[in-house]
Parts: sequence; structure tokens; C-alpha cells
Amino acid sequence: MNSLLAQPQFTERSVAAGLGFIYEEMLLMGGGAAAFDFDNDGDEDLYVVGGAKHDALFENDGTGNFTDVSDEYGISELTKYKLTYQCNHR
Ligand SMILES: [Ca+2]
Ligand SMILES: [Ca+2]
Repeated sequence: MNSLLAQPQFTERSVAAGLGFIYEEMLLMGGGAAAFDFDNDGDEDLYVVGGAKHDALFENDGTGNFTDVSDEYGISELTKYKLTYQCNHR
């Protein structure tokens, strides 16, 4: 096969990698994610906006797998009601 015509192949493995977080739609607001090294260990971690539910922080173990550390770092509680409050109190 001509390598210029080859298509990249992807395999869905988000749940297997520990990224089973699903955005819950909040009015017309979209979701989002940011990759950064929050613990400065050289691995890109992932912060995901939750929409109608809390946001989540996933720590990269350096092998392609992630652990949800949202509760450990207070992300779940800190972002639990933020969007709901802002939308209901304008
Ligand atoms: Ca990291
Ligand atoms: Ca890490």
C-alpha cells in the first residue's frame, strides 16, 4: 500500500486507560479538557470539564493509564455546584 494513502488507525481505550469520565450537557455549554503536568513528574495529566456534574482530574501513571484523583485534590467538591449556581443566579 502507498504510505501516502495509509490512514492512521485508532483504538478506543479511554475506559481501559481509566478515562471513563463522561461530560453531562449543561444548557448550551460545551465541554473541554486540558493536558498539563499538574504534579510536575514529567507526565501530562488531564483536567476535564464536567458540565452539569463536577470536573475531573486524571493523573497519568506514565504508561498510558490514568487514575481519577478528583476527590484526593478536592476537584469534585470544588466544582460540584459551580456551573449550576452561575446559571441559576444570573
Ligand atoms: Ca504529571
Ligand atoms: Ca504521573
